[in-house]
Amino acid sequence: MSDSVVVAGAVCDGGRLLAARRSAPPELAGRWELPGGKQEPGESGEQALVRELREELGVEAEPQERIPGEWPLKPGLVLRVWTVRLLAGVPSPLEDHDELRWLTPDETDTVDWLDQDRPAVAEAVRRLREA
Ligand code: DCM
Repeated sequence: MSDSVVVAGAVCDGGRLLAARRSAPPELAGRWELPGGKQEPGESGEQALVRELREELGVEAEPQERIPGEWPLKPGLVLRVWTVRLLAGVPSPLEDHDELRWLTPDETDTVDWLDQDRPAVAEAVRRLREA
């Protein structure tokens, strides 16, 4: 059986990266992540990401490029990440998060990212610096 997938977005706007602080479960609460969630059967990764960002942040967003690689979360579950452009709306922490921050490349080390998100954050920041 193939792995289940969690999709997440490196949402970039105005040269900054969006970081979201988890409010649950207790073992992850307070850590920061790229927002996203589980890909459901019948959805593409991009479709799942658009849905998750609408539900969690209240925005319309467009996945741009997949960040190469995937990162294990637990047996049978992997994380995949896309860079994302905002189309409409201002992100707010509607579900699963209690704080959002827009970070410049120099600020991205100021929050405690989930370990599994760190490689994709580093790559997103590298791309932000180049842009
Ligand atoms: N997850 C993660 N990194 C992300 C998003 C999610 O490691 N950027 C993990 C946390 C949960 C699982 O994926 O173990 C499912 O996420 P959620 O609870 O947000 O659906």
